[in-house]
Amino acid sequence: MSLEREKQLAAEAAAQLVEDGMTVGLGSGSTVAHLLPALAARGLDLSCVATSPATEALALGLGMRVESFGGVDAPARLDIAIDGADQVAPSGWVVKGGGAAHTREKVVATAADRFVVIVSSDKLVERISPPVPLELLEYGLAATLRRLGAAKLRDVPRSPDGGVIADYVGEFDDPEALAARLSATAGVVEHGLFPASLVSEVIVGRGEAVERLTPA
Ligand code: A5P
Repeated sequence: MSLEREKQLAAEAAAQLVEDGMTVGLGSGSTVAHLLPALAARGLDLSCVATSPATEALALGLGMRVESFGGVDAPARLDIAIDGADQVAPSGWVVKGGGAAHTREKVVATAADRFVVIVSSDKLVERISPPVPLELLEYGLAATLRRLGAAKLRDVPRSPDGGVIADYVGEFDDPEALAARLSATAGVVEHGLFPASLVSEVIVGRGEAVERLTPA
């Protein structure tokens, strides 16, 4: 069974969690590309925010209402956010940012009452491993890279917020310890490690079935 089909099944199951009148955070990536038509097809009255220009364009093209999430007049909380992931560990820790959208994705996930991760079965891993996506400030970039040590710039455009995209490629055992170190490093705007405590539910497409995992 193809991974695209697994992504589609996970996305369609997540679309069923959304209710009329909700504020919805829309993630980014190929799995979310399956979520958007499934959500649009439900014909609900939703107010959405998008984590990337690509998602915003897709959602608008499907006739969805997408609001700005910038500034003090934007929604201060969301009912639900739904997004893909690059790695999901048994502990519930998640790595995101393969598409370089992890900063906005984390802002949206933390603003939501419920954060639902949708993945194909290949994203389930025994343990989180490098690379861990980073967004870095241009200012002091060389010094930030030196302090990070094992970090490499990624040859992709900057984030919509002007950040430089890189990856932490060093080996690590404890995602929580690495997340704390990255968060404490000046010049790191955000990293792609999402704690299990942020994740309400993981919906996994496996073959023609859907599995639901609830991080402890
Ligand atoms: C975007 O930066 C990412 O966090 C994506 O959500 C993640 O890479 C999963 O993408 P796919 O759904 O394309 O696998």
